[in-house]
Amino acid sequence: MVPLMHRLLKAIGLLAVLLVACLSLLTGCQGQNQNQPPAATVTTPESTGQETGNPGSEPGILTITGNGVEHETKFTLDELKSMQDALAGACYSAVNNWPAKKFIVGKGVQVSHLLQKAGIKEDAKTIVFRAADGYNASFTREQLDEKRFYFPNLMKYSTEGAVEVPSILAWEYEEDTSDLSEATSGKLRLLIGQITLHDVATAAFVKGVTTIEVLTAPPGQWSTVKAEPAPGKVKPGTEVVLSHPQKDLVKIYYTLDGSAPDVQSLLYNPSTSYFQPDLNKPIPVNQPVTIKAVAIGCGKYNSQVATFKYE
Ligand SMILES: Nc1nc2c(c(=O)[nH]1)N[C@H]1C(S)=C(S)[C@@H](COP(=O)(O)O)O[C@H]1N2
Ligand SMILES: [Mo]
Repeated sequence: MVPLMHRLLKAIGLLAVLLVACLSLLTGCQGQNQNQPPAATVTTPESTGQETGNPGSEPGILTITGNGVEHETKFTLDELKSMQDALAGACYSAVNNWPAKKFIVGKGVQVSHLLQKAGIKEDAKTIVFRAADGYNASFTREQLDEKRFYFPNLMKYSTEGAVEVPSILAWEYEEDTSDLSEATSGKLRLLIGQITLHDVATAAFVKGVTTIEVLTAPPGQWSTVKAEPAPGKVKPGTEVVLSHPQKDLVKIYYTLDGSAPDVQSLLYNPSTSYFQPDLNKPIPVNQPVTIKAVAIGCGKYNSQVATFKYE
């Protein structure tokens, strides 16, 4: 009886988490179809007299700007914290370029809500998160809208127990833990979930975000993957090396069965050229094979699929 109760409670908990995730998704999507004028500031009863006692006089810590929003909008930290419906706390799993795996917890406001507040336009296509040190992370709109997850079993490279998580600007966070109560205050940091287990999300965890730039300019497309030696007749045991002009900014995914490669396909370069290039193994060809490869990375559209046929 007791284990049954336990399971039941667990199931209810899971349902609640899913419900919250679905609700946040819904509110995230609404914004794109609304033609409401953007609200420059938020003045809810909760936000008045909070913490500093005079939030209105604080300088804005976040600016949303660019031709992809109706108006440039500035927010104070208190304004961000008062966005009750859009606050979120979650755990994020991530892989870096080593590729070491880690967890980070954070509490903040959903990016989709902020973009909605600034009046993101229908034709906005590129979103850039800029920090004071000049560092930035760029996304296509689709990449930012994509479903992203926390993988609690990342260490085992298992998707078991995956939870959809929102992209947030966090003012409280802590690395190397999955316990939200350990989060401590810091400068605004972008936290996003992983699309797949191999997704290098850490590079997008911009520290000290000051500006979100929203542009109608198309983000461009990654160039096509190259293969060496050239396709055609090769000796059995030949090793095919895949390469890309921006190989450290993209992940190369490939298939050997003729199907179209995507983020779920085989990963060619788990590490960068400057960390553990030995992990980026060439593909041995022992029988006729068709390699199809695509370059996928933050800030640009996926490359065209390249097809390399070896006999
Ligand atoms: N402002 C700023 N944010 C940044 C970076 C940076 O150089 N400047 N580096 C990024 C990269 S490449 C990584 S891997 C992580 C490193 O985060 P950590 O130092 O907390 O591990 O921060 C990301 N955010
Ligand atoms: Mo990094």
